[in-house]
Amino acid sequence: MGARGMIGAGRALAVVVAALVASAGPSPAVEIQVFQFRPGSVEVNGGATITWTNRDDTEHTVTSGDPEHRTGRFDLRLPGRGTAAAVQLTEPGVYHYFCDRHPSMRGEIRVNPS
Ligand SMILES: [Cu+2]
Repeated sequence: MGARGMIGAGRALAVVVAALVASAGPSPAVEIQVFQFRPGSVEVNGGATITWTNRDDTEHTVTSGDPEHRTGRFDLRLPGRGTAAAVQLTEPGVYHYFCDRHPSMRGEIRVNPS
């Protein structure tokens, strides 16, 4: 108690970095397999990076919004088996996405306040 003014710059920085890592949480991974996003819904804290990996032999995309209303936030292309791409989301909210080549493929990301 009462030591607020005594913390050195180095220690204060370490505290901030630790807080950022904790708030971002683990990096969730979504697999694209047999024309499905798995899991179809992921929940993360703000600042998390979500990675998609294509396990199919065909090209898929991870495109924000839905086919009738693209939000333009992200549009990842995964041209074939084993390709991966990631996006970092900082603003809380629910982000719907779909595959531009197979519009029945849908997924969502829930970003909680960090
Ligand atoms: Cu697809």
